[in-house]
Amino acid sequence: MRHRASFLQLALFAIASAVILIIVAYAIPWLPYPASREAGRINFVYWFAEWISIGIFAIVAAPLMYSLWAFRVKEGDTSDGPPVHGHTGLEITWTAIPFLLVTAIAVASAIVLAKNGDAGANPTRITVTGQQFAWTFTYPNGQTYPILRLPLKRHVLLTLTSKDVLHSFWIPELYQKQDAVPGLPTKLVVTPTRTGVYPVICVELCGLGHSTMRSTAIVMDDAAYDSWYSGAAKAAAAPAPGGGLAVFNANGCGACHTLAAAKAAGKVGPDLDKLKQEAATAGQPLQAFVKQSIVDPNAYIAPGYQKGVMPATFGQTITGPKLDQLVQYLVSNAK
Ligand code: HEC
Ligand SMILES: [Cu+2]
Repeated sequence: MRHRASFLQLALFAIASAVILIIVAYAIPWLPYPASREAGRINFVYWFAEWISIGIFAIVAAPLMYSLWAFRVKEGDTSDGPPVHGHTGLEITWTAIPFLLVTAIAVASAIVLAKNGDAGANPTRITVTGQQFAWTFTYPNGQTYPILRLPLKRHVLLTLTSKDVLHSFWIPELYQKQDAVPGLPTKLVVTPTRTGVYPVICVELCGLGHSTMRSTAIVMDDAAYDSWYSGAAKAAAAPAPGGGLAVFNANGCGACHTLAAAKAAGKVGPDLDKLKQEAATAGQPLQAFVKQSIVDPNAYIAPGYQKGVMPATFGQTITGPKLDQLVQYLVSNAK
């Protein structure tokens, strides 16, 4: 052998590889900061496996980089390398160590999985319903909302269902994902640890409007949550202070529809400035047509548009006086 790797040289290569990997791992924010106890545990398993990977990578990369440098073939040298025989001691070592490490990762993951599935004795129960293309959240008092509100530091047991196709529920800051399957309720436990506003995303391609299937989760501290929860039933039954325009804006109608009075220029659905003409095409009285189009959009599909694009959940989330305000608002602006 022409060279003999000194332990110092190998160690330098190993440290260099580890430093590069540590920079890549830490300098780039690969994952959002965990906002729940469950996310914190998943984060622990992630970094546990990450540190093991960094160590193994350094140990494997060091002799590789060293060999590239020290044993590079000389120009014109076409002879074979020396024959190398097995080394029983090495083989036992590089089988036993990975076995122990992989077992350690499996044990840590199993413990985290079991803890993350435990909702405790008395969780807050919320039903999450997926439907092309919106999420709705039903609370124990029977109220349904398009936004998920969660109490800080309390166990929440989400039960997920779907009305049509497969959807998948994901709040990036909570790390966990769970499928919403028609006819098969699935469960997810969350225990939020940071107040804030987080996106709710559908992560299962579920149709034409999949990318619009987003909602918002608000984590509130105990007092704010309790006062919202006790006042929510009353607020749901009260008219919106801003009138029909406020209901229109609060429900994101303008993202898909054009309506001059609301300064909305959406192009996904029909132009709502032309509702009179459209009611006539549908052969229905204007007011009844508008109401039906909101609460049951698939009952009649405007020519040239597709079924299932307008969320079919407004019938549950816009009710009582708010629905009347919205219908009146659209009728009074119809030309
Ligand atoms: C994701 C896009 C989307 C959103 C959000 C949306 N709509 Fe629609 N809307 C459509 C599409 C597409 C149609 C046409 C297909 C149909 O008739 O269902 C439609 C149809 C309608 C119609 C019937 C118009 C016609 O010419 O037939 C009305 C009225 C209407 N929407 C009102 C609303 C209101 C009010 C909101 C907010 C509460 C809203 N839409 C939110 C996409 C959307
Ligand atoms: Cu979906």
